[in-house]
Amino acid sequence: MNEILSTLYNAVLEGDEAGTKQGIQAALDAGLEPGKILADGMIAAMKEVGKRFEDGDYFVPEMLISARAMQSGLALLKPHLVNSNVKAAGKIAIGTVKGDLHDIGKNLVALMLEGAGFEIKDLGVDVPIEEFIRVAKEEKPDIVAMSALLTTTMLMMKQTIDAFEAAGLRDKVKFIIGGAPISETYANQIGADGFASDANRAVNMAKSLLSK
Ligand code: B1M
Repeated sequence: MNEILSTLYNAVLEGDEAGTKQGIQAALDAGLEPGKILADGMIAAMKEVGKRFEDGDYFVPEMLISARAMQSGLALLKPHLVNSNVKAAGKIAIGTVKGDLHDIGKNLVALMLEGAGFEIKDLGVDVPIEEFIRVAKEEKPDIVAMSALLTTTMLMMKQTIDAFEAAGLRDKVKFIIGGAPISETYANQIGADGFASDANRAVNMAKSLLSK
C-alpha cells in the first residue's frame, strides 16, 4: 500500500483522530483520489478493527475510538466525495434499524446519496418501525433505506417491511437495504426492492429504482 495511505490506515486502526485528519490531508495534497483514500485507507482499517474485535485483541472501547477517528475523517473527506451542485433526484429516508447503533456505513450511504442529488431525511440510529412509518406518511419519501450491522438487528428489516404492508403503505415506497450482514438473497427473501453492498452501489440502486 502507498505509504501515505498506510499511515492513514494505522491512524484509523489506532483511533488516532488527529493522525487520521492529517493522513487524509496528506493524501489529498498528494493528489490521491478521495474514493481510494476512503476505501484503502479508512474502510480497510475499520475491517481490521472488526477482525481484531472478533479475535479478542480489541474490545468495545477500541472499536469506539476507531469509529470516532473514522467519523471525523469522513467529515473532512465529505466535500471531496460529493458534488453538491446536482438537482434533487428524489427523496430518501434513511436510518439504522431498531436495536442497532452502527452509523458509519449509514452516514456514508446518506452522504453519497446526497451528493448524487437526492433529498435526504436522516433518521439516525436505533430507528423504531413506527418512526419509519411516521416519516413515510408525513414526508412521503420515494425510498426508505435501512442499514443494519448486526445479525440480530437485520431481522428488524423484515419486520419494518411487513409493518408497511400492514399499514397499507408498502406500494408507496421502495425499500433499499444494506450493511455488513445483508445479502441480495436476504433482500429478496424479505421483499426489499434493492440491496447494495456499498455506498456507490446504493446510489446506483436508488437511481435505477426511481427510473422505473
Ligand atoms: Co460493532 N460489531 N458492535 N461497533 N462493529 C460489528 C458490526 C461486528 C461485525 C464486529 C465483529 O465481531 N467482527 C459485530 C457484529 C457481529 C454480528 O452481528 N454477527 C459487532 C458487534 C458484536 C457489536 C456489539 C454487539 C459489541 C458489544 O457491545 N459487545 C455492539 C452492538 C451495539 C449496537 O448496535 N446495539 C457494537 C458496538 C460498536 C461500536 C459502537 C463500538 C462501533 C460503532 C460506532 C458507530 O457506528 N458510530 C462498532 C464498530 C465500529 C464496528 C465495526 C468494527 C466497524 C463497522 C464500520 O463502521 N465499518 C464492525 C466490524 C465490521 O463491520 N467489519 C462491527 C465501516 C463502514 C464504512 O462499513 O458499516 O459495513 P459498513 O457500511 C458499508 C456497507 O456495509 C454498506 O455501505 C457502507 C459503505 O461501503 N452499507 C449499506 C451499510 N449500510 C448500508 C445501507 C444501504 C446500502 C449499503 O442501503 C440502505
